[in-house]
Order: sequence, then C-alpha cells, then structure tokens
Amino acid sequence: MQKRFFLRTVALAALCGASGLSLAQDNAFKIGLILPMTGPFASTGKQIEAAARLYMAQNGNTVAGKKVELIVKDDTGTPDVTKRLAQELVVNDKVGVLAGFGLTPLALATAPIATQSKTPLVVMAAATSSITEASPFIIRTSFTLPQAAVGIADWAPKNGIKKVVTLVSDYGPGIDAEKFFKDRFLFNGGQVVESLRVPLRNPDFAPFLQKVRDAKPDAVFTFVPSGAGAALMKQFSERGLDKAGIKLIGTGDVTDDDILNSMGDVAMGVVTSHHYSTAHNTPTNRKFVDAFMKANNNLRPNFMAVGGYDGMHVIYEALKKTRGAGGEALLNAMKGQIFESPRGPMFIDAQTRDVVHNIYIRRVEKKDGQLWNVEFDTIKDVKDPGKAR
Ligand code: VNL
Repeated sequence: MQKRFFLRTVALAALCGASGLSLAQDNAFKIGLILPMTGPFASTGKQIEAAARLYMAQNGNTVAGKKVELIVKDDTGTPDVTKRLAQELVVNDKVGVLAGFGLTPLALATAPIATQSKTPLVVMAAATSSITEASPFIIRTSFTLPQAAVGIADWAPKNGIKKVVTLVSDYGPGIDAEKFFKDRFLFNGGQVVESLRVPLRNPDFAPFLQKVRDAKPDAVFTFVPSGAGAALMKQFSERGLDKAGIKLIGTGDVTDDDILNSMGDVAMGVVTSHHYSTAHNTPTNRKFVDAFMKANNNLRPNFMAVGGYDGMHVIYEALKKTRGAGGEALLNAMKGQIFESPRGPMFIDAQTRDVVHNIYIRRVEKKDGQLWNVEFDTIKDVKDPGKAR
C-alpha cells in the first residue's frame, strides 16, 4: 500500500515535470538573430543587437502569453555561415522568426531556408532591392538603396552639381545605388562621366579617388556599406579632392552616425539622402536615442539600430495579432503594419513586403563640437523604386 502510493506519487511528479517542460516550450517564442558580430561589419551587428535588446527592455519579454527569447548568432559576415546557422536555428532551436542579416549576400543565402521551413525572415540591415523577391517569407525593416539614391539625384542638379563620377562598393547595394542614382540624375539633366566600382572586401579607395580627381567632376556620388565611410573620407581628404573643389554626395551610409564623429572636419557640408539620422528631430526619436545611448555607453544609434528596433516592433505587433501563432499567419500579420518609428512614419507594404518611409536630405553640421546629419528636406512616403519594374 505504502509502496504503491509512493510509486503513484513519483509517476505523477514525472508527469507534471514533463508537462511543465512542454508548457514552457509552448510558451516560448524564439527569435534567431543572425548578425556579423565580428569581422569588418561588426558595428552593424553591435548596433542591431543593442537595438533589439533595448526594444525588449522597453516592451517586456512576454507577448500574447509567450516568453520571447532572443538567440544571437555571429555569422562573421560569411554567407555559408549565415545559412548554416539559420538551418540550425530552425531545426534544432525551433525559432519562430529568423532576423538580422547584415549584408545582402547573407540574406540571399538564407532566403531558401525561410521558404522551405515557412519561417518569417525579417531583414533588418541588408538593402539591395531584390532581396524581398528571394522568398515570399521575407519582410524588410531596413531600407533599399534605390529609395535612398533617388533623393540625392533630385537634389544635386538643383544645387550646382551637373557632372558626377559614381564610386560604389561592387556588390548588390552598390550596383543598385549606381543604377538608380544615374537614371534619375540623367533624367534631371545631369551627366555621369565615369562609374567606378570598388571591391567590398578590404577596399583600397586611393586609386579610385585618383581617377575621380583626374575626371574633375563637380561631385563624386558614393555608396559604401556602414562602417566603411571613415576610410573613404580619410582618403578623399588625403588625395586633396576637397581642396580641388570636388564635392562628396551619396546615400547616408557614408556618413553613418556610428562613425561620423571620428571623420573630422572633412565630413562637414557633405550632403546625403537617407531614411534615418540620429539627429531626426521628433519626440519619438529623441526618446529612442536617449534610451539607446544610456544603455550602450553613449554609443549613437545609427540606421542599422533603427532597422533592428523596428524589426522587433513588427515581430511583437504581429505576435499580438496572431495571439502567439507563427508561420504563415505571423507573416501575414507583419504585412501592412503602419506605425511611428524613430525614423518617422513607417509602413510595411503588404504586396512587396518592403518598407515605405520618408527619405530625408541631410547635411553634416557641427553642433556643440559634434558632427550630425542635419535633415533639411523630406521626400514623403517613398516606395522602393526598384519594385516598379
Ligand atoms: C548593405 C546595404 C550593407 C547598406 C550595409 O552596411 C549598408 C547590404 C553593412 O545590403 O549589404 O550600409
């Protein structure tokens, strides 16, 4: 009698233990955040991870009764690694969302995994137009290079810049920037006298900048990925291009807020077009910037951080709508979201799954001894021009 009672108690405890465990698993929602945390693009990983953690700290880690768990993986910026990590996260960790993707090749390598496993994939950084077409499970909260490039192509010819050399990183986003800048600039009566492409890995800008100098344009239009702008700016001044009266214009990646302050006075007056500046003057952004800097030892959030922060918002809101369900239902709940981001008004186009937002024209100015991208003009609600093909 005693023994039977004991056994029953043990069995019951085991059962409770097991169901307790499965309850915990059912109640977890895992987000696999794959980022370059080391290597040349580590600043992008650092910014996005910090922003995702800030979002969770501000909004709690329970959504629709589920405990949100962030699993951060370092892909070092290598596409094979990103793909393998995504596979492991889906199969072993059973993540409900894949997120991050610091560079275009990393997002493209992983797209088939999202499609096969029906896992929503939130692109928080990569910005080549075609990425969203690589899988119907991709949603983007970063931006696209065609969106960013047409703004400056409209501004430049109205401001004395008629003859331009383009200088871009030789891969997806650079080629998008080159094409969409050029098409719009020619349409506006400008002239592109030379188009130069620099290798993505270990770029040496010096010989390319010498070519720019020899061509004597009014300006060089540039796209380089986040993190590379300081090296380009340094070479630009060392080669004396500024003294030769050649202006530098580009998408805002080159005057990335993460490194802008380290560029020195050569960056002053540089005009770029982009969707986000740390200096964006709204209460929502000031609150975001203050909280981010406080939590990260005074690091400024850049456009990568805002892509990560808004990506988390899209995931949280979708989870609320599906009451915690994942897969295709979650994907559908991400489509069409509209909200106020630190960047300004933001919309996820349900048809293209891509971001629609304002593009701002900004000039680097010094205020209180620091350099900022100060916005002075706004192009409202810009859809990706790359989708209008
Ligand atoms: C990409 C586009 C990467 C813009 C970037 O920085 C950037 C990309 C790392 O699509 O690879 O600023």
